[in-house]
Amino acid sequence: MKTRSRRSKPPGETKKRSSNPAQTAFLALGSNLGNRRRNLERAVRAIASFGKVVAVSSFYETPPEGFENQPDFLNAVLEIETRQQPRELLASAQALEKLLGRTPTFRNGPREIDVDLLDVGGVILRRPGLVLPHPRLHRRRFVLQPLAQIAPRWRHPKLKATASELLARL
Ligand code: PH2
Ligand code: MG
Ligand code: MG
Repeated sequence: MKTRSRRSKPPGETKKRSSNPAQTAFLALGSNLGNRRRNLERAVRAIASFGKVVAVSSFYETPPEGFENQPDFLNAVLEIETRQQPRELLASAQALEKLLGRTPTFRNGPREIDVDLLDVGGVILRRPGLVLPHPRLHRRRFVLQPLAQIAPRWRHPKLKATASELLARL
């Protein structure tokens, strides 16, 4: 008779632990107030507490887009692996902005730190407060350039184009 595997699960573990599968997510970071480099570095360290950081782009100095009368930004893009679902990830990003001392200004205005979700596992989502992929990422040089640097094979889930292809269209 076949013996039961010694590795059979104890009763509490018969149901798989409720963690979600790990997904690849891309986050955009931006800062144009205070010590910009330090703000980005602190953000990367804080993000490592809720995701495995797979890649960090260079920090790019970029002219402000949208509202132009403000200091230049330092921008970067991160690739992480995380079990957090989009909503959770958004909450983590917002908590992190608060932790790093972001003070409210206005839409497209200056900020100590901005953490935006660009893409979470290729999901297409339209909810109040959360649209994925990020609805403006394909129009932003300050996002596409660092994204193309760290993820040359990534494709926009809706537009099906790579970051370099989208960059060439600007
Ligand atoms: N963020 C904005 C608006 N404009 N411009 C640059 N260069 N970098 C940013 O991160 C940025 C911006 C809104 O989030
Ligand atoms: Mg933003
Ligand atoms: Mg934001």
